[in-house]
Amino acid sequence: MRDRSATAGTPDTDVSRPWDKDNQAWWDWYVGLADNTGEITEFEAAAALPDVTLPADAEVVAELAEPYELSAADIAFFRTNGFIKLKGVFSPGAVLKLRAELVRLLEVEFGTDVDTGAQDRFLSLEMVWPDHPLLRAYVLSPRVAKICAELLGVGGVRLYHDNVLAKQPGCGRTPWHFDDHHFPLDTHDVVTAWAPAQPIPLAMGPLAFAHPIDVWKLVDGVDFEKSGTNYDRGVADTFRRHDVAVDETPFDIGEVSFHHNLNFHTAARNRTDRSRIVLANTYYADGARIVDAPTMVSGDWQKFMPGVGPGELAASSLNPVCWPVADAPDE
Ligand SMILES: O=C(O)CCC(=O)C(=O)O
Repeated sequence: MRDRSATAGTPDTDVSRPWDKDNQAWWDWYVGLADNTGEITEFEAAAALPDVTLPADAEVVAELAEPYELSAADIAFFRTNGFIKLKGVFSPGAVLKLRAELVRLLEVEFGTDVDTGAQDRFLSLEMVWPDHPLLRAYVLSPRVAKICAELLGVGGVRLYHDNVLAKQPGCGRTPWHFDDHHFPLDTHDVVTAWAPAQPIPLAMGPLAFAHPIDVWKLVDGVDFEKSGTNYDRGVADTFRRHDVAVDETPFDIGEVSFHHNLNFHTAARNRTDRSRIVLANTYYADGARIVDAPTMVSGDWQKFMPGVGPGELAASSLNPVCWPVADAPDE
């Protein structure tokens, strides 16, 4: 997306004003920019969730602190392509425990039919971790944060935010985008761990990644429009013209993807009868600052960094260093 913030463009392309609504309103706006053709007339029945015993909270905390061994090839793949999908980051029990908790929270916020209801919406909740000790284990997980630091090749990472995302049955595509303009950070050392809370078959709309990482340069000249689907279509057409490779594959239970903020990604509609629920947590290199002029594409970012202004160090109390783990204080 071309940065239009410096020039006052037409009303349709000028994103320089800050977002003045909440983040759910942001998502409602954002998924409305996706090009969706045709109607879904038949929903595919999602396979039954695996029948596993849910672990105790303490077992989840221990599991999410265990290191995950990345190979040199994994790191090289991420740096070339701007994403990687890793199997077995979470155990099936940890995934289903996460799902149960996220469904509960979503239903408190949005009503009783979040999981299978046909509201066709993309629902979101952020900043759930400060008030939920169990979710804190998933969001501040040393296992996940260490993967992020190693993929980026930085000494330490802070949490930008957590993001519970529920793409309900019938909800449309996620438009093509990269996250560079979503996070008002002055660094490219930013990665999102996108952790599904159930397996994701193709019909449910897995996150799909264009690669290699620098294909963003092909679409840098496509104007972002604040309404309509021209941007999404412009990116898709450009990628098609250049034969850009797209990884659109199912997610096994426990598989987590990691994408860099320069990676272009999208997700198809959810054509199943179950919500596609995901916990997407974003981490960035410790030491980064807020850019001088955040735009409306960053949504209500101050919710994630209270008290931090443009140009300042991005290090509020809600942005803890998740890796390396601080030494326990002496008794
Ligand atoms: O879940 C989705 O469909 C989109 C998520 C996304 O774009 C992200 O986490 O960066």
